[in-house]
Amino acid sequence: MAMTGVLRPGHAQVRVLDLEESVKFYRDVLGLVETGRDAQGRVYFKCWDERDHNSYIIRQADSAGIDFFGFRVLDRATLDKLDADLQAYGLKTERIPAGELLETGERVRFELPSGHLIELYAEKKAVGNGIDLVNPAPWCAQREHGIGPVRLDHALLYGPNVAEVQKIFTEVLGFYLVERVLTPDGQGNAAIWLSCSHKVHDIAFAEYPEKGKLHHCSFLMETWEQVLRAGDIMSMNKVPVDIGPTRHGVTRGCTIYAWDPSGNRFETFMGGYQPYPDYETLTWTFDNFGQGLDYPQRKLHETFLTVVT
Ligand code: M3P
Ligand code: FE
Repeated sequence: MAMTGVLRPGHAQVRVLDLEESVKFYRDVLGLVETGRDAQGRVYFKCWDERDHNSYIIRQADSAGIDFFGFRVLDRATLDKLDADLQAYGLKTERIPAGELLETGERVRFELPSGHLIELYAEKKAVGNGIDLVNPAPWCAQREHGIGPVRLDHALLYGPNVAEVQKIFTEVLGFYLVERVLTPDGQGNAAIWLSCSHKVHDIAFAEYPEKGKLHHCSFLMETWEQVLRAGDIMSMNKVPVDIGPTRHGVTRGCTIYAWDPSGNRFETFMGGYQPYPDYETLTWTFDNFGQGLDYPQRKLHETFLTVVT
């Protein structure tokens, strides 16, 4: 098997201000599938084409933002090895028992120098996507509900010490640097896009003075037309849109950024190219950050730099 180690983004747990209002939003406007609720009051969702029990979990709190972002790894041996590698690198790790998150195996959690909690896990119950494994249909009725993204694709996180975060992902977790935006003096990276796969990014970080901030969780759409349809549904439901529909220069992804009812930004996204680990990193100079963000308008939208939860 060619893909080993860290396989893919597996879950994000996000804080919301009003749980039931948020459930309506994520279920009926974004069109996620509700898969469970737990004793802590958390609500679990998956995208229609995801096969594991959950990928997006919300809990009610006094402030919006992200609690943690998790990656699925190949198997238990990989989990144990990555745990040991993280400790050998000098990071403290914590084991969270199986079942603490519904239908999810034991998780290894650690804190990045950016203040974000990252988790690795090897097991999550396969509930399927509602489509038969033999002679499967290309889609099912759940895809037609709300915006209907196919999967949780990536997150962009804001915090300090991006250079150290980059080292952990590339030297310990097996990610590679796909693209970066340089700082104004050209000496460091203001933002980095990292992949553990053939995707243009599985996680991204931008330098920011405050720790542990969420810029956005991104949901994959199948086509550009589906991104435009997402924009229609946002407007029909008076969802505040931040940027787009447009195309990022960075990653070439076609996008809309918008806000959930608590002010957490999310993205509906498609496209980009397909990098391999041997590809040379693409670099954007700071004066071209505007094109990187919004290629047609060449505009470094103020909200991109300043509005996070
Ligand atoms: C993305 C994304 C820049 C933003 C790029 C964003 C360069 O690629 O997926 O959100 O500002
Ligand atoms: Fe994104």
